Amino acid sequence: MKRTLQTVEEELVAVLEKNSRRFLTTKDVSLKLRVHPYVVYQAVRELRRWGFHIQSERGKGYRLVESPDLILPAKIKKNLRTKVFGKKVYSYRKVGSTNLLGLRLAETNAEEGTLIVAEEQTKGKGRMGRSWYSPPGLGLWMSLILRPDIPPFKAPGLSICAGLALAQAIREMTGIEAKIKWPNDCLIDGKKVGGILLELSAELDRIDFVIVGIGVNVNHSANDLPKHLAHTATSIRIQLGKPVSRLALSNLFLEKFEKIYLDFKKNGLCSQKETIQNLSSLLGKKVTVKFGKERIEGTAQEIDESGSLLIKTKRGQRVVTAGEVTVL
Ligand code: BT5
Repeated sequence: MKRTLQTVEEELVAVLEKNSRRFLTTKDVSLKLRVHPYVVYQAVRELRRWGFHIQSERGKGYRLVESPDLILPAKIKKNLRTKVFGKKVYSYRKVGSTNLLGLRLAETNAEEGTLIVAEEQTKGKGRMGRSWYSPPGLGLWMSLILRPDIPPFKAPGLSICAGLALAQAIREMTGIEAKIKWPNDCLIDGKKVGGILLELSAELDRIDFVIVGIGVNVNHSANDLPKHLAHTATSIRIQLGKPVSRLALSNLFLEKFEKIYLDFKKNGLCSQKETIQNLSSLLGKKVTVKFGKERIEGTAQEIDESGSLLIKTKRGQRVVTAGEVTVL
């Protein structure tokens, strides 16, 4: 892989972390990293900008005192217990959209499980042209490349799989009763804490790849949310009253998502029936679903094995594959 200032920074962090009890001179570091001393200086300056506390003393060099909670590939891989997800990680400080990068990588044959993460998105995408607010350092903004051997009509189930994994990871880490809202939301206390965006490249009967984009508001304080989201969105920190490690959450999520995904490829959502029943915020409720130009009113009964929502209406059961749901 091409070496950029960012990859040098990551190598520098690793070297400083390994030697955190002592100072390393610029010369030591430049020899270890095989870069010019000026590049070391640039990398230190940039890392400080990102919140690394690097002590420097004349004649002694640099020592790492404290690292911020950045989602760096080496840190993800260090504790990640997965078989497929996150074996290859691309991490960025600032991107337009991790899903867009995922699409480009998938088109050039990136392998299944490739993960793209960013500290900040400037053009984060929601569904149907909507935007996703993704400020620096506060959330998880990431995309996974998947290549499931399933028919395209079953793909919406992947959104449920990711939603379940996210709700479970939040519950396990914080004790907060996160829920899923069909088709792609994760809620706490009725407010949106996370959203899933699926983008698909497929032929009629087979999927080439799916990009699963996951956005989670993790460490936002109330005043980090823009006004237009203040009443509908929340973050884990707002709900818990203290910040949590984005890295730990992302690893837990990836482990849970992989497990559900591998089972989903064989059995659809059958094995998740009970979990869906327990974690869904809609089942049993009276709802309206906006589905294209149609409006369907009835009781949300079930999420079937491919991820469709079954609604009991006055004129019988309807199967809805996508849409916007409002609880009546
Ligand atoms: C979603 O769309 O919920 C899918 C969000 C997926 C975001 C991830 S981040 C990583 C990856 N890369 C991307 O570019 N996207 C994915 P939808 O159901 O259409 O919801 C969008 C709506 O949610 C917006 O119109 C806002 O009303 C609201 N919203 C925007 N940003 C939000 C946020 N940070 N938290 C809660 N609600 C938000």
